[in-house]
Amino acid sequence: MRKPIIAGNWKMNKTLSEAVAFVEEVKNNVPSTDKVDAAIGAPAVFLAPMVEAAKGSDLKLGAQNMYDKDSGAYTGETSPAMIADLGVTYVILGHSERREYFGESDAFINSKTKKAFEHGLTPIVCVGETLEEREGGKFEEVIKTQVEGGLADLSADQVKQLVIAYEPVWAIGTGKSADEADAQSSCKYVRDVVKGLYGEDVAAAVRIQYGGSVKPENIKEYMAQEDIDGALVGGASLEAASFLKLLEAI
Ligand code: G2H
Repeated sequence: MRKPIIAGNWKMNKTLSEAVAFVEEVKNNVPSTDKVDAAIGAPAVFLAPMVEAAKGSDLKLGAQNMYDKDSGAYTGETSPAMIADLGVTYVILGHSERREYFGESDAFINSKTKKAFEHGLTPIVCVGETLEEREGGKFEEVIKTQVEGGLADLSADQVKQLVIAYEPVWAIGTGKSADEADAQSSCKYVRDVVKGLYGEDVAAAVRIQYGGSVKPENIKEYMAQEDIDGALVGGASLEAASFLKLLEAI
């Protein structure tokens, strides 16, 4: 049985006081980690006070990105060591916005994924096709390339531990969610690619999230699908009440 994982992805939103107020509001109502893993992927500058505010609760924190080096002359970057030292649990890697606006390649995402493990962080590796790719019949090729590239050279144990977020780019922040049958078949395809690379056991263990306009009104249908183990949620994770509703639906 794979434990559900619901992760918010705040992207570049909120102020520090809003971020801490959110944690104060949700922390005592987050379900036990025995039932579901609940996390917020927050801007790096908010992580330390959010970790502090979440202490003693089952709410975990995640970073939205990191660099693939431990330290050094990389002006403006945040290292995995820095993030891990704060008590952060997850790191979102290779989100489609990073691929699109910051030119992140599968090789770079793979390098960051390996680094995350070196520092005890759990990577949430994002994959997903654009509308053009889907309509051009390239879905399988694109997803296979991203999964193979992102997970290259990882051990079977590492792949079992990480989370893959499948997010069709055309469904992100557009309000246009994939219907649950489409989301299921896409997530099953992701699992099949993992199976081809690492075998049945690893494929059965790896958790796959669906992402793209998930909200309290539609999360149940996604979570009812065999190959969907959770959700990566942007817009609907920004308000405390909405985030708690997502968790209540599990
Ligand atoms: C997809 C998702 C969060 P939203 O990017 O990763 O955002 O739920 O707003 O579509």
